[in-house]
Amino acid sequence: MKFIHLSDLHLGIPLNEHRFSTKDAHLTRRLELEDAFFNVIQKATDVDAILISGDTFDKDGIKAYYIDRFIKAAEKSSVPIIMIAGNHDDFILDESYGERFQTGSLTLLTKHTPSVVINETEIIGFSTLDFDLDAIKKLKKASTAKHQILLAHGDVLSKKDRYYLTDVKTLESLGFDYIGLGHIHKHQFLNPNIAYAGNLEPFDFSERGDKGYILGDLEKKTFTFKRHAKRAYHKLKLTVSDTDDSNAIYEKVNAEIPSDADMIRLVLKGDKPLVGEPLENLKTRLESKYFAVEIEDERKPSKDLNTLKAEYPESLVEVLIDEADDDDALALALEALMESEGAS
Ligand SMILES: [Mn+2]
Repeated sequence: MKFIHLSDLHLGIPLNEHRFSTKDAHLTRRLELEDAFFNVIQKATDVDAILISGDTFDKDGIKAYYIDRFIKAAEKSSVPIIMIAGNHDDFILDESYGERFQTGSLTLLTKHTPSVVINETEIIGFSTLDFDLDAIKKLKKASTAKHQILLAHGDVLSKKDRYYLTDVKTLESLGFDYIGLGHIHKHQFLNPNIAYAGNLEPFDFSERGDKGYILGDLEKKTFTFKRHAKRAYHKLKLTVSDTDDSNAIYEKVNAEIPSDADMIRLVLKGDKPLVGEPLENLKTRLESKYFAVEIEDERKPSKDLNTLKAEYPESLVEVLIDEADDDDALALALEALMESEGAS
């Protein structure tokens, strides 16, 4: 039995338009998030099942189109698709959806039908809402299939999360061949056969690192993360000197992040030139290469104030330096002064 475990598609999730430099880029990214799942099922010819551990939809009230597209693709999939509901999409358990998620190749596991057998493997799944350790233990014990898999959605690492389910030790003690978790978007193995798949594509700068799904093989007992994401978010802290112009900084960023498909948040540290190039120059240079760019300028004025005072005795510069008590305000004032009328 081979399977793909994926999670947290959050179809219909809003995407901050202002983070992209053009409308086209924003739309492109929206479609990429939307298409990620459909690309997986098209390529998944070599597995016996696709398992989705919750939060397929972002929230109740998303456009019906997202739900329709998902069901249409899933029911016609050449590979069975088994899903549970998470904390974001428990609305799909509502009676008003009837049998819409039980059609063709698609099965939604619910408390009424919490398990299905595929290729000698019993897949047991509980939504966040209906998670029930005793019921899981009973089903596991009663299972006569060769292998058992559990799907669950919630936190198993932090008790502070209101969607906390249980701890990893308890999950281990259940004796499943594999436990596929959803909720935490950073993919991670909690032990060799218990894993959060994470999401297929990152949603924002808080979701850095690789994104994809887990490929499992129950016979070989191998469970491996596979990268799927088209793009990644990076946060880059760069220390620059006051002689680095926008081109020099651009080259430094280039050396660190080679992929132009990616999104970067650049945090500038170090010395800020008093009379500098507008930051827009750097932003434009970076945007000509990367898909999305944010710059946080945390540089501090570099010039020694006493030296500066000595260079401009009995001038406005001297007055400003003597009277300022806030470094950033002083830097701004000096910059404005030097640009507008020179120093004296
Ligand atoms: Mn969740």
